[in-house]
Amino acid sequence: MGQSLSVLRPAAALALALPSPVNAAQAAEAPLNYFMRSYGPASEPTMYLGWVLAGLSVIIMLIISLLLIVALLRNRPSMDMRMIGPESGGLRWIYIGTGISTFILFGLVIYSLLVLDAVAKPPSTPAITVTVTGYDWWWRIEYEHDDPEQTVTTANELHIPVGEPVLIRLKSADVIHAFWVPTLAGKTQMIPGLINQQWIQADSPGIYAGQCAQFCGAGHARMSLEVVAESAEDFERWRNAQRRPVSSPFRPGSTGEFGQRLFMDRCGGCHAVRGTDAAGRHAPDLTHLNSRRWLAAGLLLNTPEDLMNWIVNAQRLKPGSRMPSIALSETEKSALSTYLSTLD
Ligand code: HEC
Ligand SMILES: [Cu+2]
Repeated sequence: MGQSLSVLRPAAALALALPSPVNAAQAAEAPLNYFMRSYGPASEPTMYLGWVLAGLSVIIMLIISLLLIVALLRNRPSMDMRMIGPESGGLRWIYIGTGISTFILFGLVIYSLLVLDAVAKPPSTPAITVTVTGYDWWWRIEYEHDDPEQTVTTANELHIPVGEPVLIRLKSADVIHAFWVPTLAGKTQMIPGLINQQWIQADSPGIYAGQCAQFCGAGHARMSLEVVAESAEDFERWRNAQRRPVSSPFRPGSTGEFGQRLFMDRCGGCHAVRGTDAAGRHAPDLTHLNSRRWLAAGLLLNTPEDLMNWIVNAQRLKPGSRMPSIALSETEKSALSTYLSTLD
């Protein structure tokens, strides 16, 4: 099916003279530029469909405007209303118009069905399955493995190897969300109690922006994610690093140890850090917090300053968030910072 559709590609590209998908670096700069660019086979057919639909609509609008202008400007004697009818010949044009519209619309239905078919299944069986669960307002990301020790859990940053399809299982922990990484694939809803599926594939390495596409409450606009597509080796390296639990025994009485105790008391009920007693499931897993680029689903860049800013002001920065703002003394802040800086 992908074969027959590729016939349309050069025609559409020529007709609209739009740039061809090339440089992945630009994807990160113009995240929602999905109308112009596609970086994988799951989004390409829909992009061309978008071009054809937009192009046709513009052409039809121009023709109709032109006909309207001609009709308005034509100098004709005022008409006898009784003349309107089959005898005037007007009916013929109505038949022709209806015929043309029906023909175009029917063609578009068939083309849309072909596109649906082309994106329904990946070209080869995905070797990697990732479960993404939507929460108000962040994403849990889990790489399954038969051996639970090998399972990887992270948040808001989805890593995939370049050039191969990845199966995404979509769940929701609360309300309806929608998983959407526009330059890689169309969007799919995440519905409580159901598991939906979709596949994505990135053909060039890069960072691709994603966004929750179903209104899910006050923080909906602040629910982004990033897809990092990298070479198979880099992906394996990343996944192995993520599998590692923390192994940092702190010297008794040290700042780090104080920070760790503080974390277990104040944060560990919601957050998990594998290898410690913190095993909360209702907030992002923080075992490898420092490996992530963003905090709180794309809200702040992950710097030590903004990390503390987030912890103390979560409610001001993302009103209604399921994380409370946490009051900390200066000593507690520095101990907690020391502890968090070891979560790499
Ligand atoms: C009541 C549960 C709860 C408590 C207690 C809590 N958090 Fe959170 N935390 C959350 C939730 C939920 C999020 C996700 C918020 C969002 O992005 O909308 C979050 C997000 C974060 C993030 C961003 C993680 C990421 O990858 O984006 C950090 C860092 C964090 N919390 C640190 C802490 C620290 C440190 C403490 C203790 C001082 C703490 N949290 C206490 C629930 C909690
Ligand atoms: Cu949403």
